[in-house]
Amino acid sequence: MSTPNPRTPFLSGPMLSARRALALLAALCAAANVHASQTYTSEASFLAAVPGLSMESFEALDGTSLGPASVVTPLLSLSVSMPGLAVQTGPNTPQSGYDTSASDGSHYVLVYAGAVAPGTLTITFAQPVTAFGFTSSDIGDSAVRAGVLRLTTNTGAYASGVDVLNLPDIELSGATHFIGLAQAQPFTQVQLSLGGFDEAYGIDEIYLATAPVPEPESWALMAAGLLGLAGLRRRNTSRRG
Ligand SMILES: [Ca+2]
Ligand SMILES: [Ca+2]
Repeated sequence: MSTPNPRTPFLSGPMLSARRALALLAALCAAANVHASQTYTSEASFLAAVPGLSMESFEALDGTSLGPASVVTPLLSLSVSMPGLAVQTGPNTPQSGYDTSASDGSHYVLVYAGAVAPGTLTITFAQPVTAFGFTSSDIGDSAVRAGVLRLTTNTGAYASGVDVLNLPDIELSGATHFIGLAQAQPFTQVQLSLGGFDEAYGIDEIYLATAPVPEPESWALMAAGLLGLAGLRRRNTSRRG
């Protein structure tokens, strides 16, 4: 005579257990993705929605003259495809006449294009991030319309680019804008490009949210879930065989 099946209700059917394991994995993935993919043009909304932000304000860097060299800080580096970058330490040092400005402190990055379209600004992060934002100054004030400002991440929802700012008219000189995005999938690089012309603009107050690393307990839970699924499948296979 066979003994009654000692399995608990938790293990009473393969579909139920598989569902529980999948629900556990989904919960862990949701915990890792604290915010969905979204763009922002309001700094207050971005700050309210995105936890764990760090900010780069370039205050620790000396001023540099315009050139092709990257601007490098512990959190990130900036490089441009066109003529120049500079760390500007005030309205006239080392460049003048663009009405660019710092939105935090006195130092910011000047992106200079001269008499051509400004090309692409590439920002590379020291660690994977899930959110990015900055304040621009004097973007879109040139005699030719700047058009659309586009951000592109190197992975995830915005890997094909997203239009974050549409400038239908020529902007007032010195105007500032906040632009940000958050993305469920971590990324290590973002590129900024303009649909039209601007001889120079400023970048300051770059925010980033470092991608969360799952806690050791989360990894253990996830491994236990996967092992449970594998064991269930083996048992069902041997019972059928
Ligand atoms: Ca600054
Ligand atoms: Ca400008």
